Amino acid sequence: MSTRSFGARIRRNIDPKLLRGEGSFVDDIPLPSPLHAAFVRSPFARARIRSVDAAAARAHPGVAAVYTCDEIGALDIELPQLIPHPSMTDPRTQRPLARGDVFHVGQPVAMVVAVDRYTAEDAAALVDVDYDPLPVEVDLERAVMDGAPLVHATHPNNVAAHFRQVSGDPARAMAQAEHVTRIRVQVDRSTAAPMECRAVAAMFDAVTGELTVWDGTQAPISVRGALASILGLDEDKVRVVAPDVGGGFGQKVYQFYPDELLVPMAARALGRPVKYIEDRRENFIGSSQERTQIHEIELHARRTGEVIALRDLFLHDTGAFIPYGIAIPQVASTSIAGAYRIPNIEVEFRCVYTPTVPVTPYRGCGRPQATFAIERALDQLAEELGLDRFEVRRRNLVADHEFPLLRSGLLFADGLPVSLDSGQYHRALALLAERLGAAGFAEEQELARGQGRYLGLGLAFYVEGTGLGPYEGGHVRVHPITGKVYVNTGLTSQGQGHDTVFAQIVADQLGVAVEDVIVVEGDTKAFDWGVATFASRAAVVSGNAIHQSAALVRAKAIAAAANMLEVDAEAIDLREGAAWVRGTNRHVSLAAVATATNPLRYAFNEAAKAATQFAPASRHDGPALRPGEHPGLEATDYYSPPCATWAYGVHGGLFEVDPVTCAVKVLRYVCVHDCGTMINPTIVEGQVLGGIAQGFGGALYERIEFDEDGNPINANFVDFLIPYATEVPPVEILHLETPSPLNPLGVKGVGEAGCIPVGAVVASGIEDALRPLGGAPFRHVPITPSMIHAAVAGT
Ligand code: MCN
Repeated sequence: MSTRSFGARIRRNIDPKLLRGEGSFVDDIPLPSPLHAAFVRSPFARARIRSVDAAAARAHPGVAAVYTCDEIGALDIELPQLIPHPSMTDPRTQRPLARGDVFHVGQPVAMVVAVDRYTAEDAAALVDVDYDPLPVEVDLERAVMDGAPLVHATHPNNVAAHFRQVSGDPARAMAQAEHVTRIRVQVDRSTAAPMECRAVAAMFDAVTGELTVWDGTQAPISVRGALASILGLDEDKVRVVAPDVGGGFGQKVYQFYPDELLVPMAARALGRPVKYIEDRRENFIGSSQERTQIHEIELHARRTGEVIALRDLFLHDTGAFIPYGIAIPQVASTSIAGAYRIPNIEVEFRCVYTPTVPVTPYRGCGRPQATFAIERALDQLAEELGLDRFEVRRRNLVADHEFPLLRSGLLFADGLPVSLDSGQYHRALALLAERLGAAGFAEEQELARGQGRYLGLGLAFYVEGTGLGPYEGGHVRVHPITGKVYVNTGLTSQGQGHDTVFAQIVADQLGVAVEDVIVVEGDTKAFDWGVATFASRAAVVSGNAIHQSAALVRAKAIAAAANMLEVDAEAIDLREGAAWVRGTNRHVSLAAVATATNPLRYAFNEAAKAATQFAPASRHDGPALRPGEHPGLEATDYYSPPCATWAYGVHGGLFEVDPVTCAVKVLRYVCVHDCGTMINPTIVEGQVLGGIAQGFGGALYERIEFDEDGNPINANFVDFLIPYATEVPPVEILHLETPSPLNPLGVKGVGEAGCIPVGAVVASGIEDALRPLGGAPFRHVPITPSMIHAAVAGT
């Protein structure tokens, strides 16, 4: 009997290789005599460039080339704006190398290519750039005020986009409200901080005209397309490979970093391989970041706590450029009503240019901010109405029978109205309350307070639209000699374990062992069509595409085996790597079936002939093929989701806060989540846990700090604090599995889920712990010890 792989707890098959240090990252790719690139970056947040003198750098021994905007010819363009939206006026994107002006500290001004990195860095220091610094404003709220210095002269008040969405009739509902809660919340800027910084290497073959690029990217196919079009090459002459990638978290999704364009350009021009490995400081000042938003949210409610309308006005910091358009604030604005019924919603935001590193999606993409706003507001509503925090949620959560819940008027990032498709929100909340011991907590808290200990309970619900289109594809092929199954897809993994889960999907369809399914991703030569890994979409979009391809192969294998064994297709069962006639011992291996669908191979495969009950019509026929059928046991199919499918969950924690040292201890942390049908619960748990670790970073530690001149002042791991294993508490994870009605596998995404509610949970818990001491509520993350001190001191 073969066991079902789908849903099984199978360890990621890449782990042993990575743990033994045998991974192959961009820097590990052996290249013949490579040159190395280093960048000259702006030391000013905003300045006019009076002149660039690269003569000394060019004369430096070992330097192959120095490029400024004057030496890159047709590449001296504003890079394409990736996600257009009518709410933006004249969106600004960056040039590969600055021309005329610089807009943030770290913006590339010149690239030096030399025999080694040391030489390249030394020569970069010799490039003499004469800057005329300009005034700046990095504070988000002050940046939109009249008279604030402008990042781009074209954009008054630094407003890059302004957008308003309405669902229902908020004005009418607000007039009927019996209670209004208004709060202001703020989330500060953070960064993905992947373990491996970004990296790109390129090699050009002048004989074949082929350019090969190794890029630590989440989007090799998109990079390939853009590279070919900007460099003026045929797409089939450009191969982009994403080898092992040490984390991406959105930072490495396609947005065309200057190095991704300039390194291949230099490799072609210089006729030698060129590579660029970003260092950690460059990752802080040159690779995109996210999170800063300030929300003014209002809940208009009945006295019973039922929210009848929500209004949210917020500012979103987009940094110096806006390559991703309004994607992040749009996701925030469509997630703002969370898991709650709230029938009337008005949400309006402004995207604001600041002279800082550009902002693009980082794991969670606007949802941590939206969740922080709605959940903090609900806690406040509960307090004002004298309700329990669980109860106020119970009164507003969407009930099972209300799905799908449409929020017409709120358009999600896929351009379609938000529609929460399925879930068991009440059950999730009940599970959390039970596991956390919420009913008895007040007593425990009281007892602890008597002993001078301050305990608090925090909770937060979240929803997450996952699995965005447009499409992904998969090619599934059974090898005719070995019977091993090869799966090619256009996505790439940065630690999500796709090769394991995709193998699980295929193994069940074809009745083979998971170990016999080999998944190839991250190479444009292996699969040509697709988009990228982002938006927690691999399970939904690629998973279903591969499932469909495997189903086609299954049907073909069954038909061929039935032909070979001279029985009806209904009598065939695929298991243990073979096709069996049900209820008998008669079988033929999948390899033999593959061979029999493969005309030339069959002629040389005695095993397949022996297994076949009849002679082929001619030496070159695949005997199992029906007339007109394509040879080979393989198929390609694509899947395009009809719209996002909404995962959700609720987290809760018990915290102890020391009002003297201001230390926060996490006593327990419980997560109830639902990502539809789970393909691999072990991988799902790893994803949730990793997300929660990043969530704790955003809740208590991580903030990119700028001084008033726009200089990043903590661009290193000494001053920018990421949580270590010692700071991430053990997490109790409870699963619910409500299949998505929107796709054949019933799956929803999970890759970002963990990080979304943590800030809200931690703030809720700290506030609860310190309530007897009075002081300000916690509406700003990360919560630092000095914020706790200020709250306790009442300052
Ligand atoms: N999965 C599953 N069952 C489900 C849903 C998912 O078994 N019902 C599995 C998937 O098959 C996949 C993993 O869980 O192996 C995550 O799936 P999914 O939610 O589809 O997310 P993606 O694979 O599309 O990954 C993207 C997502 C995002 S957007 C960010 S950001 C992120 C994340 O994944 N970056 C990561 N997780 C990360 N994990 C690591 N280690 N490194 C990153 O950079």
